[in-house]
Amino acid sequence: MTGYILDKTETLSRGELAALQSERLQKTVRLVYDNVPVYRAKMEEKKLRPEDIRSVEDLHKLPFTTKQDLRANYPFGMFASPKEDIVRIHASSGTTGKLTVVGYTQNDLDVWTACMARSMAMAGIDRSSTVQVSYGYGLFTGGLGAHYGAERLGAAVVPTSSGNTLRQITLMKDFGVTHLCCTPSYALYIADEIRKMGLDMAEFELRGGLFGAEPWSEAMRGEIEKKLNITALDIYGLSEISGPGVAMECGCKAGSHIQEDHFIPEIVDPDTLEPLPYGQTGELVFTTITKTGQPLIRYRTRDITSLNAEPCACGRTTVRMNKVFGRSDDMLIIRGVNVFPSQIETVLIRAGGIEPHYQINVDRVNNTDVMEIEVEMTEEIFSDEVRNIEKLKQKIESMLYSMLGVTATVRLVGPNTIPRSEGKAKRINDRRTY
Ligand code: DLL
Repeated sequence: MTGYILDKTETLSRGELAALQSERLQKTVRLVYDNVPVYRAKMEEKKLRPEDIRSVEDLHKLPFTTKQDLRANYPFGMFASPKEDIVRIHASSGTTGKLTVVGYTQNDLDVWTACMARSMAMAGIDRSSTVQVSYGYGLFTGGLGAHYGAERLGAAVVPTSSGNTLRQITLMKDFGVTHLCCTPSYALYIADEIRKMGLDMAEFELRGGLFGAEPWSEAMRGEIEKKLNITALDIYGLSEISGPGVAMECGCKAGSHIQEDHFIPEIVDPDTLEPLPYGQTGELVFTTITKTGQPLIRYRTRDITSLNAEPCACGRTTVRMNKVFGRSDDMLIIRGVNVFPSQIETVLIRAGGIEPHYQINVDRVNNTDVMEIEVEMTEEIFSDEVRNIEKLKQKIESMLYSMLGVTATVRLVGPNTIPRSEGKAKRINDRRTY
């Protein structure tokens, strides 16, 4: 198995960890109560004082924070430290409304870098590695997050950012890049371009990849690993909590270890907001316990997943989150049935004969929801007889029906017709008007 444990904090006993979390939680609650008016107001509304929070057991008493709170206090209203102590500002754009701003103190950048360094150690990155960072550099946290983490481990960083795929590939080969960091959809795009250039993976030194920033299925992992001949690991994070590296998969590929000494995870029922036990699926919520710039209490991520507290074969004791199934706001409701894009992706890849480039189009025709999946055929199928193409279309439609419980039509399109993304893929085209 690749990878190593960088920091012994990752292997604390559950009791030691709870003690550390409790101490840090108390400090954080005091910090936000004293410095962030929104938090003071939210706590007063619940008749809570900072001294009422004595341990992690009291976490559920605290109020939630949402993206709406960040937007309502745009740009700096959620900062818990004076502006002079803020040394970096990132922002993420949602589909609607204002940017979500995140301010970091030097302490916060150190926490983030430490989390990224641990994550990269899980993928086996060390001083001998060469890491190509093809996440975008800028307000998006992917590029700079990966950059600082790799440098902390003493690896050689190639900061290509995203885009200019042919140059990415040339550098990857010529510089002997061992690890690639980008979105899983971009990794597939790069793999396809390598094939088109007539290159063989044996000419590369690539061994591993840290892919994240968007949901991806096990089936997609299989495709990436096969095409690039590497070990592909999942990295999770969100700007509001710090950036990439909030959780990372170890070589066991059995869920991503959450950096629990910095971020306390919970799963709640997205409707009732009641905490759910380990193993149950719901919305992931985080409380930061070491950040000072913009600490967040019970932040609702909207990501749907479950937590697993079983000991991991790698030796780490931290709780693992399963692959993100989708976002509560990405979930499509088609004729009353909940549909996640990840379910569609799983079917498409399992069916074979297609490339994992697809788009989901949803319309409302005569007051009925209609879903169409546009997906690219492989070159072989594309040049096959019409009869076989029709057979494949029917096969995928019937597999989709069994998986989703609603009908979807499939439109098989030629190779390279669906627009590629160098960052997060945009797969849903919901044209319904309500
Ligand atoms: O996407 C940070 C990041 C960069 C993570 C690079 C991993 C790698 P945001 O732009 O704020 O931050 O988007 C955060 O992206 O709430 C999830 O919905 C989604 N997401 C991130 N990582 C994963 C993943 C970065 N591994 C939002 N699997 C999150 C599924 C992911 N979804």
